[in-house]
Amino acid sequence: MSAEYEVHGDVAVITMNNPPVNGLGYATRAAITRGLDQASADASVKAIVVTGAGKAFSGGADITEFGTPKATAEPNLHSVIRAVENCDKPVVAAIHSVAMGGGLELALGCHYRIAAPGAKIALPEVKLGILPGAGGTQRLPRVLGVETALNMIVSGEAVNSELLAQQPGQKLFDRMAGSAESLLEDAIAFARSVAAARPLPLVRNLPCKHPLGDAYFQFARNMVKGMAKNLPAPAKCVDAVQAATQGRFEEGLAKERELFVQLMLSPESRALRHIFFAERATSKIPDVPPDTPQRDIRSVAVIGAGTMGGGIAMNFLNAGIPVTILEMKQEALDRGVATIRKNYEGQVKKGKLKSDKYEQRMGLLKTTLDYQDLKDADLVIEAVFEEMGVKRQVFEKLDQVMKPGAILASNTSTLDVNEIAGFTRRAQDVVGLHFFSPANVMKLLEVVRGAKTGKDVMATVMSMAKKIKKTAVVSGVCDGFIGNRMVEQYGRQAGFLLDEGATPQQVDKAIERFGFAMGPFRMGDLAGNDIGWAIRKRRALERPGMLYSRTADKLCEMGRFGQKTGAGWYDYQAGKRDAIPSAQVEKMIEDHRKELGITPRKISDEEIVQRLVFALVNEGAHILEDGIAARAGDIDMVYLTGYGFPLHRGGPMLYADEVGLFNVVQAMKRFQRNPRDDAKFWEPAPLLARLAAEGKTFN
Ligand code: T1G
Repeated sequence: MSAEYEVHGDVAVITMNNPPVNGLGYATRAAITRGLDQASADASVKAIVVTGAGKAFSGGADITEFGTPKATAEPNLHSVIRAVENCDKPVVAAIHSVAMGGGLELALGCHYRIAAPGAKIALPEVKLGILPGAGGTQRLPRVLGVETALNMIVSGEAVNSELLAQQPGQKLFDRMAGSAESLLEDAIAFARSVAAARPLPLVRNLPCKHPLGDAYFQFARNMVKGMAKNLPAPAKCVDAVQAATQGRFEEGLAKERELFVQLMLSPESRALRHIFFAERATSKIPDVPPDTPQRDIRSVAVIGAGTMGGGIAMNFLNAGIPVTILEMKQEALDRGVATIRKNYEGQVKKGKLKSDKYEQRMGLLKTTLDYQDLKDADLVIEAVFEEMGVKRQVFEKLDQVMKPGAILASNTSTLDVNEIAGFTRRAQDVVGLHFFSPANVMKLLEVVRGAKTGKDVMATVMSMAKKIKKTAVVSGVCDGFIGNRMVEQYGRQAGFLLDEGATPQQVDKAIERFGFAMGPFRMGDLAGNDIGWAIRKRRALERPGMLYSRTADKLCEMGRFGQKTGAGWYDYQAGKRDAIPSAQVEKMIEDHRKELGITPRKISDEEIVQRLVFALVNEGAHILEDGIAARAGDIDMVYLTGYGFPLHRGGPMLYADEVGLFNVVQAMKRFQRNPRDDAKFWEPAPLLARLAAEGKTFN
């Protein structure tokens, strides 16, 4: 099926119907061309309307077909658009809700376009690391002008239909419908009104020029270069649009095609397409059906008004959900509320938040010193000191006070959620909600599923996470869940590299060239080296004999906690954040090597990157084997949204697939032979070893 054909009097209506967003998959493309043929052959049909069923006109090419023969099987999208242009009867695109990518390109091939207000119009291909590949870079500038079109193509952002319709001289929309409800009727009437109009207007025949010519495109190229460090697509978008102004339409189309194919094959595009699907897959829990009943979250309580508690509260205030924050002392409450206010006022000053919205959000915030005030909240999130004794007190109290059916969540970053659930008589209502600091900014939310956490609780918190615009990833219960368990191995390797001969700045620079915004040592100085120090001390009690470099402990013993103490792995000048290599730290490292009897060796950047990144990969493979994460893409999303893994690499697990698991295992065998490293750790996880041996990938 995937497109219906119906005749309304003398107007044929072709309705694309390929849920969920009318992706232009092979079957849909073929059905559209069949509809056009049918309409052309029917003498009683004077005009044709193309529209989409459900929640979109069309979300574009069917990205699930990418990389399969179906994606280019004839009629491919170019052929469908040519068939529309060559149709001997007027074809009117009736656009509602979403017209994106190939969907908009199809509409641009139509002779006329009518849109409902509020429709999201975009060419978002650049977000997938490609560019519009069915004439969008050639036709959109012809109907909106070069600058508006180029901005839309390079940003990939959606613009509302009525905004574009208001643009002087625009030729994108011939009409605006009264509403989405009246769109089809308006489109049929409009089609009837142009049924006899000849010649049929073609966007490809419109002129396309920029008054400043090449100078404008050079300016655009310079702008884009700064914005897209590691991604080739934006610059090629500029090239494609420039080609639209330089020659015949077909020549520009050929240039677009050439650039599209180049990008389609790029690792960066594979990474971004992987992220597109991985991000959507994280909310799917294999044993929790999508129709699992959810509990209403109409009000939230937060225990603790510190950095985390305040940030967590802001997420819900931003979503219009009332929050009551509880603290033990009034001054802690006052401090917490003052911090929330400061954050909002900062956003208002930057123009990111309207002041009436700020007041509205603060109006949703209540504070209390009395647990009794929390009893009616639907969800309570504990964000107190990371110590099991304190958690016990809080959860025993919550168990007494909270109404039946309330969800009790802990923001713990490593403690055992099952143990916490055991402090209550309602383990089925207990879940971990691990926010990342700053909690009102970081997108990642690790949802830690206890052994007894109810399926309805999981369904509720995953849907709630969407409402507060978080990327929620389900983690099982283990020390460090997904992200912190992996970052510990990353940190261990960073320490070993220092012992063996590298400097903090060499390690940081190498991994920053790989694409991380910050290497491990600059990151430690930013977050505070004492955080890891406390965890290592606790670990030493739980897992004595764990191998790691003592340099990080020695640094803390020197009181060098990082920027907050004016010195860490690097030196800092007062009030500045520039990381200055420290002679004192280098001496500490040299002395440490002498103590260990290590003769420092020259370590290549490649080895640095491989040991840091493959440490993540091996631990990630163990996490998959242990069932802590449901899929490799989930692990990628954790690292991309919570730990600054570079987007253009697609995440540690996808990067390993790109390198080839065979090569990853080969490298690990080399690391196992390094006497200064942890040979046991570099034993490839069984899953990794098996996939590598079978020539398979994680994703
Ligand atoms: N193809 C196939 N499936 C798609 C899809 C697409 N284009 N877009 C979305 N989906 C699926 C998505 O995976 C999810 O599936 C479901 O629809 C709901 O998505 C030649 C080559 C359209 C604004 O980049 O921006 O055209 O998880 O959760 O929030 O130039 O999806 O439910 O199984 O995002 O309402 C260009 C990408 C393609 C648009 C809807 N088009 N999609 O948002 O729902 S390349 C895009 C979106 C192209 C041509 C080139 C959004 C949306 P599931 P959702 P939503």
